[in-house]
Amino acid sequence: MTRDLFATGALEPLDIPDADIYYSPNVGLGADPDSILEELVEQIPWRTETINLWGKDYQQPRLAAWFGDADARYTYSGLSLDPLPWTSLLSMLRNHVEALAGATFNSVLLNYYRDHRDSMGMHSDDEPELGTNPIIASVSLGAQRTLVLKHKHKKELKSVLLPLDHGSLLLMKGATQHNWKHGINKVSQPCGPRVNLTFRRIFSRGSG
Ligand SMILES: O=C(O)CCC(=O)C(=O)O
Ligand SMILES: [Mn+2]
Repeated sequence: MTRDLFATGALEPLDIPDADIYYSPNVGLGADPDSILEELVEQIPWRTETINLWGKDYQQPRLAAWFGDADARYTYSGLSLDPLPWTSLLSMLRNHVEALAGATFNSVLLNYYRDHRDSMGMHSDDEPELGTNPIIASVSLGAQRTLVLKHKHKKELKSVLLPLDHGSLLLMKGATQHNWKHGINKVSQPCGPRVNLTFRRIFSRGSG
């Protein structure tokens, strides 16, 4: 296979008000996206997490895993996760994503949508440990699923629908998390598996 098959597509800014979002449908990740997907599905110790929302326990409708530097502890929805150590594949992906994003990351949250019934509720990535204006780099592999974005304050704005391609990179930064929520709906049309990786920088207490 020639290198051209993995040709790097530049990140393009998306025209979304009050947001700072960039997308490339096909970035160079250092290996064939099909084999990255296969390796992640097989090698990651996927877990079903139970989260607590308003005093009630729910099982997340997808599988997840958290990797990062030892001090990159992450808490959301009553769930506190200790990171697993970087694998060589995840380190390689981190290096490529850092070069594309022009930012550094100390952790990655992986989500595995087994089929069309798996989903992620609307949320902002705005936990305090992500800092004021988080930079989040999101790699998608496998079935194309649509990221839905809804403005938090301007209810008159229509939802923005972003279909995320196999081998794509979406970068969210600036005020995006202050102004927009995002999520992945389940769909009626059956589809294959999808893995999403969101690279993040977690600031431990006292470091900013
Ligand atoms: O699966 C996706 O594209 C969204 C993932 C996401 O929003 C998250 O991990 O916070
Ligand atoms: Mn998110």
